[in-house]
Amino acid sequence: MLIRRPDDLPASDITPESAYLNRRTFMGAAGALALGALAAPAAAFPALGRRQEDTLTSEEDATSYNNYYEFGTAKEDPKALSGDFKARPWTVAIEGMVKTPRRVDLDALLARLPLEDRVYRHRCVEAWSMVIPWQGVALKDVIARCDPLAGAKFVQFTTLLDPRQFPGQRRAVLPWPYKEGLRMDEAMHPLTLLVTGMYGKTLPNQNGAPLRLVVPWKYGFKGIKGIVSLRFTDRMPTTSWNDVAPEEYGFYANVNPDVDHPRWSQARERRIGEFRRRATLPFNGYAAQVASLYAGMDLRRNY
Ligand SMILES: Nc1nc2c(c(=O)[nH]1)N[C@H]1C(S)=C(S)[C@@H](COP(=O)(O)O)O[C@H]1N2
Ligand SMILES: [Mo]
Repeated sequence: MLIRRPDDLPASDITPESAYLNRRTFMGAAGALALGALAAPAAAFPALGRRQEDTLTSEEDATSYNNYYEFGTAKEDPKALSGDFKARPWTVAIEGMVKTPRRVDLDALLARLPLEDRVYRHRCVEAWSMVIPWQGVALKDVIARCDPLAGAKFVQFTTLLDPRQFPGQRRAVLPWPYKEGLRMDEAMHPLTLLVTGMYGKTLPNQNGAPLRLVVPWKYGFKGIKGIVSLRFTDRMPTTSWNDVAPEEYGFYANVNPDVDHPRWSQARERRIGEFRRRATLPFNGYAAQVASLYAGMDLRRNY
């Protein structure tokens, strides 16, 4: 299928997966020699380095190296243990400050909303990153169908609680169910996506089927998977990671290369499939689109 060009990551900056795979094959064959010859001059003159391109991460990497603690904390657990996960039928609760709280079938909630293709950079707080072609609907279009009250200032999202299906939920790794939240203007931003597919296919279970959030300028943990409720509220909601590790990142969790994690630097990242680390960009490269949301906030404090 054709991966449509997103406004924010121009097609000229994306190398298709096929070219990327060819290059990997090439590197495998010529690897040691090419690296030995090229790495030294590039490292000696970093300022002369070309602006790094965004190469589409291989589908294999994006669907086998995952964080989804409900299935286990190892990167390979989600793919290995999610084969029997039941992503249909699926009900989403629309709760809190809305005109009519209700539970709605997922397909009914999404019916007739335009399905969009978006290629986004994806930056985990652990300092690895990918470039993923998602399919989904703009969260703002779903919110419009929820009829939130004027006083609603935040949306809280909750993952399914089901220890029979989620082996990880049988252990107190996190306070279950996983919760995340956005300020209403972040939720209404056109880049914010509710995702139902990737690489032109239905979303794999390990990537959060049938419904997950993608907020490309924030650390990956904001992108909650297996969503069963949207709750509108006038108070900043709690999130699982804020509850368990308040000293790490706060509610906002915007990608900021200048604010270190307590145990590592966020200045650089390992793009999965690449050899050399690359610089992390403020707001993960989406500053032009989203920095105005945070005007006047000290992002060093309110991170
Ligand atoms: N419910 C739930 N959602 C989650 C997580 C999780 O453990 N549980 N991990 C988060 C983290 S840390 C990241 S980096 C992304 C990973 O998404 P991916 O596996 O599709 O790359 O999912 C996020 N959403
Ligand atoms: Mo993450």
